[in-house]
Amino acid sequence: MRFLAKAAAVAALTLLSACGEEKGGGGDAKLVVGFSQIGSESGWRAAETKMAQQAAQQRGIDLRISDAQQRQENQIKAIRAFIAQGVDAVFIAPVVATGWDSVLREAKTAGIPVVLLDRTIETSDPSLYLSAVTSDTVLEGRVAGDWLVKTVGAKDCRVVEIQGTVGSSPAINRKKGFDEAIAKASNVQIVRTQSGDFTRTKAKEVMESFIKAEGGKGICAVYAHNDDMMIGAIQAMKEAGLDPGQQVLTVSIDAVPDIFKAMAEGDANATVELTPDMAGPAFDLLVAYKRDGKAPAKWVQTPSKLFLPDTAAAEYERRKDLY
Ligand code: GZL
Repeated sequence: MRFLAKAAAVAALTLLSACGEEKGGGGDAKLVVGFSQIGSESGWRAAETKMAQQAAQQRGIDLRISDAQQRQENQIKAIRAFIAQGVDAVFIAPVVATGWDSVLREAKTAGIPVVLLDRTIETSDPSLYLSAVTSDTVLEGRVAGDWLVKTVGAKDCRVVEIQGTVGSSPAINRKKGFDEAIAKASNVQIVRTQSGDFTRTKAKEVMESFIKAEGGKGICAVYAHNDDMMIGAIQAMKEAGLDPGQQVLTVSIDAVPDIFKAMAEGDANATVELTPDMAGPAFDLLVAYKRDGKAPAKWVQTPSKLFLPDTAAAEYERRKDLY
């Protein structure tokens, strides 16, 4: 009986790999995945890359990562190279939301499934990608805004906002969610907003210009679309003699170790978690798809939890070696 069951299983696998339009179906050949990564603009991004490599190793997957230095043209070149290599799948963390249809169509024609990691794209044809593993970036902005509104109460609060990369889905959506949240409180207003490109260096310069324009007393809170930019803003505030975390409230997103360190030192107030383990769930849905041929959910949503100073020391200890 066992022999018959085994024969049936082998036949099914052979059928899948034979009729599966896409590469790498079944068999014990190592899965080869090409990952077009944005770059290493933030501590979070570096952790995402590190965790992707660990997840691939744990699963015996051959992961090839290209670093685009935050340039879309480099990502498109890398994706074309992966297609030419005949990889089994392509992962993309899209630096911006538009301009992907053409290269994704080339991948589809080559029978190579694409999974989006941590950012989404605007496309007229969702069949161009198999699935997206991301947080709800609108929700992240809303959680940040709701915390600020609750924290200031009826007090007037002039907010400065440091946005992420222009045209990226997290920058667009984190602004959208935050704006929705503070719209409920007329006493909370964004008075200055500018992109810090998700980097500490650029955000420090932006914050210096905000302080120059608003003066120290004019700023009640800083909202940064990621923690790395908040760290840059905190440095700028300290150099200007301001007291971040006390006189100026801070709220940002990612939950990287350094923001917990700043919280524990009284320099920051709130962060919204974003897991850097986006590749793990992507590998798992890909392997299942290659095995069963069944299309996975179009969106695998990761959680967006608020963290405050009361757990900062413990969270720092828990995360410091993971990033
Ligand atoms: C969001 C992700 C963002 C992080 C930043 O999903 O794309 O990009 O919040 C990173 O730290 O630069």
